[in-house]
Amino acid sequence: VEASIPEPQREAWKRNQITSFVDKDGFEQEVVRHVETTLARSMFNCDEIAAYSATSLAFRDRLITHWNKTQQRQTYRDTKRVYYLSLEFLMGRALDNAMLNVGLKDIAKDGLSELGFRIEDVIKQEHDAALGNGGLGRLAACFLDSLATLNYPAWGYGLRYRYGIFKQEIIDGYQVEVPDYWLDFNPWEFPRHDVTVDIQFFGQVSKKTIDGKSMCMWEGGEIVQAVAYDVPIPGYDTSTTNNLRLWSSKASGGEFDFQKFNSGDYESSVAEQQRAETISAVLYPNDNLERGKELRLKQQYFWVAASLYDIVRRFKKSKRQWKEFPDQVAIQLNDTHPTLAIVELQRILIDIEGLPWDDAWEIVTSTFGYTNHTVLPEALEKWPVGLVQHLLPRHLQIIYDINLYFLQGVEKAFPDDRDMLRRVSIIEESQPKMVRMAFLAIVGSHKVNGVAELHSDLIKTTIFKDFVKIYGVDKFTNVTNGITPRRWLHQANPRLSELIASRCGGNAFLTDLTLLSQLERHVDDKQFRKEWAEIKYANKVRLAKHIKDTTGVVVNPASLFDVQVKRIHEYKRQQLNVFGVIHRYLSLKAMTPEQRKKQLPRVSIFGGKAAPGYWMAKQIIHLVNSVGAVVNKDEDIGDLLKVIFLEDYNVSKAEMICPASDISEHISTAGTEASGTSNMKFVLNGGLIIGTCDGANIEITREVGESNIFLFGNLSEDVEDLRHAHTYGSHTIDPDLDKVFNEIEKGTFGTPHDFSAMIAAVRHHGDYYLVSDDFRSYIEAHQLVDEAYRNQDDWIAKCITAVSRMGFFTSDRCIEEYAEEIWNVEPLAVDRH
Ligand code: GPK
Repeated sequence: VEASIPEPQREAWKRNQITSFVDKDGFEQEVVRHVETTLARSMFNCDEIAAYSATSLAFRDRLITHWNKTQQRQTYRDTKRVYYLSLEFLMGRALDNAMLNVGLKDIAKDGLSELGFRIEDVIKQEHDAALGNGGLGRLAACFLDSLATLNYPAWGYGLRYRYGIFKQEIIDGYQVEVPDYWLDFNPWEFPRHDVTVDIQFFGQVSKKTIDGKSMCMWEGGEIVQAVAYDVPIPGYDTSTTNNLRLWSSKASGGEFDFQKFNSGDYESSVAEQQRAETISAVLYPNDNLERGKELRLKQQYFWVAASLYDIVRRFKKSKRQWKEFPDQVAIQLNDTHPTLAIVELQRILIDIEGLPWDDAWEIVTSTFGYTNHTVLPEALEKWPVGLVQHLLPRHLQIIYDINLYFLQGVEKAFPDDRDMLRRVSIIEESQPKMVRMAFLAIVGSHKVNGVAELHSDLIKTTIFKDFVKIYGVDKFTNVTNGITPRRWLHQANPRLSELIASRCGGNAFLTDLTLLSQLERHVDDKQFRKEWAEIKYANKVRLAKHIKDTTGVVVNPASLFDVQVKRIHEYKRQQLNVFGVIHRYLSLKAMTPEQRKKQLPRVSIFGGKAAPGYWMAKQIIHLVNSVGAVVNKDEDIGDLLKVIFLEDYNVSKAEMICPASDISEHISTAGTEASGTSNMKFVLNGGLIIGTCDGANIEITREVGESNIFLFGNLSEDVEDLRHAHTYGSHTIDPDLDKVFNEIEKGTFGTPHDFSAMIAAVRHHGDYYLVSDDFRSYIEAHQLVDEAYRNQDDWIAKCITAVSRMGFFTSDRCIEEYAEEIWNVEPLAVDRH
């Protein structure tokens, strides 16, 4: 429907352009207006939540005018756009970020103070937008920030889950999951009830002849409606405001099925509506694991089909020829979750637009890029053929055709390798047959990338080896992950950001992180080191207060803060950490009081969620809490060791934790952590890391220098042999680790039976994650950490040096690499604020 205002009346619109506030008075007026009209309250009942709401609405109004202009400009210039398809966007809080990106935080601070509020308290009212599990979802959020900051015409597409990742409570030392109902009041989203797409499921396929051409028709089944919700994404220090479009599901055809309603079947019509809403109801809480649930596949198709419909609709407005589609559209698949988009676009082009298969396929493969985030076999998506057939019958046919043409090509090129076809087939000939989504994603994309150098090498030599032979090595590339320094330095650690700015020529480093290198000249500056150390200490005091408030445990901020916060997973080896903590405890206990006085006090801080169905991960959480319960009240030990489990780790907590760490742990079994991104956040905030030669740790080492990181453990190339030896040779356990196990089995940390499976995994079940093999080297690395920390002057120098060399790890650099090597898109030049 054409809803554009005719030319003669546009004059009135232009006369009445909205002007955003620019100063404190203007800001205050907006806040008061929103409190009194939008919220229908007054100065007599304005609490901090109301102040938060009104402040957010004031900034939202600002963003949306920028958003409108950005969209108009992008439509008018009609250049190529990027679409980032991700089932997860772990955004965290929006208000602080909006204030900083727009550059009016100081004004808001003064204005709020005049109105009777402290800005920090107002910011804290916001509920995290937690539509993601961990690294993969947070990466998507950092990418949106960089895309907008660098003025790329880009949209994110995702699902508007009613429930984000669950909230974690720790009760009696165990994880308990509580639903995260976050949409009660969300000022950052704009419902677009006029932007809807009907999504079809189930049904049958029939052949029809239209204009002499035989066409496939997908008919029948059920329809669910997708409704768009838009979230404005402001760039830093630019007026570019991009869009994140999240789809919500509802029953099609209005509120009720009137026929059923009229025939008295009220209950079943409501039930049907609820069933439709189930699709976008909840985020699956698994990290690095796919469980193959039917509803998950429904989510994937629902989101992908709505997004592609939207993208195609936008393309069609420009009245270009289909072959120009890849010049106008780049679609990035964040993992295999959106792989059905490949099939859906092919379906649109051949079944609806009537293009020949080959022309359509050329367009499809030129449009998509695929990012792989893991080599763990349990995380690689496979769907039973029968399920796909039932839910998406036409798509299954297209998948079979894609596979047929692909395998024909392979057979021609490798006539002597009979086994090749079986290995690379998109259909796994198992019982039941499965669709291998990663293979489909590779075949349907023009580029495949890993997320750190080691990981990108590993996918080429292991899981995707055959595809390198088939397509050549150039189809596979690396884009090492990065993080946005706006949120992860400027917002999380404002004092450090300010100190850095004072030595780096102002805030320019926030958009050109390589400027951090200027810090290196100041490493020996006593005053600078002193200020640096004071800021770290203040950040530790803030975390110590949070620990006291939430756990009741008092920790000494002068201790070394040792942090491991991330999803709980055996491959990330929190069990290695807690075994190391027990080892330290036993060593301290064995000392005389005199010897103990010479030891360095430490706080071991853990945090992270376990997937609700991941029993072993939950046992690890329980062990950490059980060890804490014993150690923290042991009077022999006092400040020398405290063990803390921080409840409900999320983005906003990470913003407090990262700046407060002295050493953080990135200790996955070599070859298992694709990249890791919190390693970057910790170093950027002036903490050092202890880690394995895995993921981005390797590149961090190359940048900061070996003397500014604590590496330990076996290398990825030796993992396979070690595992083999565990299973087929004799497997001896490290003697110190054995003592740790014996102590647990004695009941020192509660019922030993609770932890017997964790111990058995190492002792009797092949120690798949190499905990015993790496134990000695891990303990030794920690001894080096202790020694290094004793010399505070050198320690600070290491931290400063490391920060000065972190320029590479900005997500701005990633986005530029994607833009150049994968998307072939250019930024749109715009005026600043
Ligand atoms: C990878 F496969 C997955 C997944 O399901 N979830 C997830 O968060 C992570 N990831 C990797 O585990 C990290 O190493 C990596 O830094 C992150 O994705 C972003 O690439």
